[in-house]
Amino acid sequence: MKRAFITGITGQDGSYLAELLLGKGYEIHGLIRRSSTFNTGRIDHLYQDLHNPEARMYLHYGDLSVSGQLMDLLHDIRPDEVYHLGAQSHVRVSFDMPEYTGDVTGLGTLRLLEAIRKTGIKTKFYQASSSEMFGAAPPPQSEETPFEPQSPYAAAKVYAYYIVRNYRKAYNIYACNGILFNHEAPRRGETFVTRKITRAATRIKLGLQEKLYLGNLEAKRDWGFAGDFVEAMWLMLQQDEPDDFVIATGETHSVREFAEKVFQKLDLDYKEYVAIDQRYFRPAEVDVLLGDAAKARKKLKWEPKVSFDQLINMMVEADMEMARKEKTLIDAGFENGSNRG
Ligand code: NDP
Ligand code: GDR
Repeated sequence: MKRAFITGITGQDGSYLAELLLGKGYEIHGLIRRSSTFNTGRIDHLYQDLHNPEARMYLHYGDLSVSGQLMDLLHDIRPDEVYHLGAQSHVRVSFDMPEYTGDVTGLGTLRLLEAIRKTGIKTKFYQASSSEMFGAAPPPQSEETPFEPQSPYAAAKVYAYYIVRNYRKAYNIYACNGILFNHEAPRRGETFVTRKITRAATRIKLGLQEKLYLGNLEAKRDWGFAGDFVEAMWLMLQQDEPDDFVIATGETHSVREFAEKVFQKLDLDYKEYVAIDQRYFRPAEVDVLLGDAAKARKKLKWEPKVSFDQLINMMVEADMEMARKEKTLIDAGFENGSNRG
């Protein structure tokens, strides 16, 4: 049985990857942070009591800012594959927390690579690199496009990207960069723009919310479905040689277009509900991302399956169900429909 170690298992991608690997028969070990509130909501459905002989998912406390413990975990688990997805992943927040973002998103990768090097374990390593690294570089962006990062987050990811290449060359570690363009899903964090829009529009439809405040509506992104993108991560670690790959759909759409389509699907006009709040603008913006994933198509035989419209439908349907539940609670007398107090 293959064994995988996943950082960021409680995040959007971690949860889809955990599903994929369990489905392929892996034993998986995830790194989780201690939190005063539950942070395992996205993987609770995968959890099996460890007394059950069938259980194949194990969770370990740790943090990407603490190297000794990462080393102990890798030494004890001895995984065949490491998927490093953990990060302070919010671009806007990285302007508020630049030092923390550099530490966790940048140096976190170094800490794991050092743990692999020092323990001497034979493992394959996946780094969650990002299209944000291209920043201001004109589209379309491919593996050959020079990076022009526009945020502390992107700068940290550029550091991580190069340290992966460095350890691959210097120490002969099987380490890959997946340069993934934006990918979304019903499990996307609620402060990323797509989910913020589908969550708000469905609540507006049911009368639970009046307005949606957004920032730059003209930014364009190459949005795919997270479920398709985690397959590419796995494929990268099944090759004979390690390499770096752009993963993208090859289509770009503006935030405005995304909002327009979501509201349209609910028979609403976004112009009546969307208002602009300067707070959501960034000190420096990435205007257009459009990926060229020709290399992944050819070498990994990877293709995205879910279209832009299907992604919107999937997210709207899931959030409509969530809004309905909220409304049911409110109608039954629970004032705000949640336990947020
Ligand atoms: P999320 O923000 O949903 O998940 C981030 C994960 O990292 C969570 O599990 C979080 O834990 C964990 N984490 C954060 N800080 C630490 C820390 N100090 N120690 C340990 N774990 C930590 O991100 P996504 O799933 O969307 O993305 C996965 C990875 O891919 C990230 O590295 C992201 O930067 C990168 N990426 C994402 C893209 C996208 O479009 N989604 C595109 C390109 C790259 P907790 O749940 O406790 O907060
Ligand atoms: P991004 O995703 O920065 O591309 O990073 P996000 O959804 O946060 O922003 C996309 C674009 O939408 C604009 N925008 C807003 N964004 C947010 N969050 N909230 C708003 O109200 C809003 N209004 C407009 C932004 O300015 C931006 O142009 C994501 C993350 O998952 C990263 O971790 C990952 O590396 C990249 O995608 C690829």
